[in-house]
Amino acid sequence: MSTTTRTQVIIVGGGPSGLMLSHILAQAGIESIILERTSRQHVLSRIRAGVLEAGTVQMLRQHGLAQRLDTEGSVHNGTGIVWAGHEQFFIDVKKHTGRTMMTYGQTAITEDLYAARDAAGGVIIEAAADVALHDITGSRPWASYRQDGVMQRIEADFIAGCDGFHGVSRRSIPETVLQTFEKVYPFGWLGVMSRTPPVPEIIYANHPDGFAMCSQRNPMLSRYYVQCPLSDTPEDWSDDRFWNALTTRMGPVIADQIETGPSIEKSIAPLRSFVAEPMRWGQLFLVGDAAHIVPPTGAKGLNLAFSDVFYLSRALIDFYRTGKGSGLDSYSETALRRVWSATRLSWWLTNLLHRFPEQTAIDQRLQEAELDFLRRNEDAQRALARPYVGEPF
Ligand code: FAS
Ligand code: PHB
Repeated sequence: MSTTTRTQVIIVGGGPSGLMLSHILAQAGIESIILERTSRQHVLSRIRAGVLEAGTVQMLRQHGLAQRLDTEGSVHNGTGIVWAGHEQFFIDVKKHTGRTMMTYGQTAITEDLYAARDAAGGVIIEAAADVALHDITGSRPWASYRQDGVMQRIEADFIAGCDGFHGVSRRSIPETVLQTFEKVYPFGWLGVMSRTPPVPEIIYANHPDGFAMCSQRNPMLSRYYVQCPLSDTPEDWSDDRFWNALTTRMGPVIADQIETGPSIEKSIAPLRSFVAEPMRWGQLFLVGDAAHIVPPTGAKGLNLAFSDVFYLSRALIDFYRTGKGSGLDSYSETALRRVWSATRLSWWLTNLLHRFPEQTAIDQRLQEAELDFLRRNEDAQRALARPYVGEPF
């Protein structure tokens, strides 16, 4: 070990949850060091989330991160649903909850967060290889990592595992302590980005050929998805094949609004529901995708990461200001209550809107009957609107 560094909070992972946690702690005068396995260029190259819950928007504004959001993002009062050639109906979250969502890409949020950490002199160690966590249940946990072939050591009071589904943090909790829950869906989402004006609304479609949806990043950047077999690769989908599938599944009224163009990004994401409990072990706290994965159907993944950050940052600030550990002790229970609520919504919407391989004609009709019930029933729409826009923290 060549050098030992000391800080208050080690943050493993330089994605949105790690960066946001580091930013909020720094604003409260709490030191942290981020260990990121790859580079910020690699982190920023990943195209992911796009819809922000009201609470996420409020957090970004509260912590001085909303300048670009408020100029490039779009406010949405709800989301549309189309199915089997029926007219689109609108889940009016603003009417039902008084709250709204915004579309603004995760990539842009991560750019804003890196800029904010750089401006504040934040310590982000990139290309931190072979991160390992030690003495997690002791009072002096520490992390080791290798950089330029030299092993380094960082000591801290706490460790935040913000290193995503494939990270080291969750795997550092003994199997005798950790309980995991997983459901893997038998299909994926093919996502396309195009420099074209988007359809005005966020719209989900149920179609016998499969799920599709329209979203956006800014007035000249559209984001679209179609359900595809897990065995497919992006190379199996020419732009023409993609646009034909999307316009067929969205139906003629929405299809007329879709401006096609060359794809500038095309990727396939698998869908799973995954939750790990507890989200704390000793001085290690799991945050974001390190603890949970939801199918993107409910637009919850990034928003759940930020709600974890909301709870953990306030617990850590309370500890350092008052010495009280009650927020830290209740973090896992508090975060998991919201995680399971979002996991339920994402599972319910995924089952409602996708075509499953073993599905029969009656299954399709039952989905359409459920959609028709939702279309005709204000109380059912309100029950969807509240978790979709995000329950208050
Ligand atoms: P992340 O995975 O974003 O970041 C973890 C970071 O930790 C990465 O930078 C990684 O390099 C680093 N890391 C991993 N192992 C490490 C180690 N051992 N040491 C150090 N660093 C390590 N959510 C939505 O709401 N809507 C969507 O449409 C959507 N689409 C998605 C598509 C894909 C393909 C994926 C994978 C996810 C998608 N998500 C979506 C969810 C996504 O947005 C996540 O919820 C979000 O990235 C969570 O952020 P983090 O918890 O920071 O994890
Ligand atoms: C996106 O804009 O990428 C997006 C929007 C809503 C979803 C999933 C993804 O449910």
